[in-house]
Amino acid sequence: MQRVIGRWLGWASGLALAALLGMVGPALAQGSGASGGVVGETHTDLGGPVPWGLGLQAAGGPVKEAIHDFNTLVLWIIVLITIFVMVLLAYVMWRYRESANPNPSRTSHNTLIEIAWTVVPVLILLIIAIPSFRLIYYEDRARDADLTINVQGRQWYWHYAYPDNGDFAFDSRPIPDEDLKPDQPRNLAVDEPLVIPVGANIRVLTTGQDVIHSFFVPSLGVQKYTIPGRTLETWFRADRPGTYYGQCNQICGTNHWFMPIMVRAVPQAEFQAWVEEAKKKYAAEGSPAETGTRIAELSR
Ligand SMILES: [Cu+2]
Repeated sequence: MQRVIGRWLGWASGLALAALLGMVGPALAQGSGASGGVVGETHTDLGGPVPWGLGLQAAGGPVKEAIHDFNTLVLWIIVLITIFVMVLLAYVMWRYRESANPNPSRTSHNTLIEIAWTVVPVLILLIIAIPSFRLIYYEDRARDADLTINVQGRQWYWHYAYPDNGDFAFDSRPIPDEDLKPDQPRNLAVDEPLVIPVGANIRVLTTGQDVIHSFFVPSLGVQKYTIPGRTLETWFRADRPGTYYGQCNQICGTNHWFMPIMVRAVPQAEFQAWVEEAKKKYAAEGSPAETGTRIAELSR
């Protein structure tokens, strides 16, 4: 019996070691620039859902890649545990069936095995916790942001402002079904997308104007609540040009569906040209910062 437990412990610690090696692999650095050419094995420019898609959306940048890595680690731990439990169950059913084991053991306690099945899960949880916290801190904020964008959730549209680029701001709303062009996905395409330069670390500051919304673009690995009276920070980077889709994923009222997110990642020169255009086009609209000040003044 002791020998069997010893073997189990050896096996479990082997598994723990393998997982540890897997998790120290990728370094979570925020250095600017493309991190590996075409991201994702699907060779698609689309950062969004696809028909019959399985698993996570292809990564458009480093935050999503880090999420993929963590997801893979946890998935393998789950697979190994499931196989281990299934094999154990099958063995017990076969070895201790009535015909093979007519006089069952009356053992009710075994100190060593009870310690083992407490300590091993704790070790597994630690193995998950360490990279999990690393990922949370990695997603938390841009250490060296190239650009700040203010995102404000409103009932029911998005309001984006570019404080570093002339402080212009604009609203973003979905395109009605009847006006959709063939390449525009329904309930995801918008009239005025968020435009960002490729390869730039984008600091995102979120606020809510009325209720809690959530800024969520899965392929860029970004999700942050927009909460009235608070400013939250996160960051993302797109390492290849393309269009990335998301949605408000906090139920925020009747027209919750009216808050799709469309991010267009373009080369730096194209971004600068867009900024110049946008400054003129959106000159009339107020920025979230101004709106926030006005609300503060009103409430005084
Ligand atoms: Cu919302």
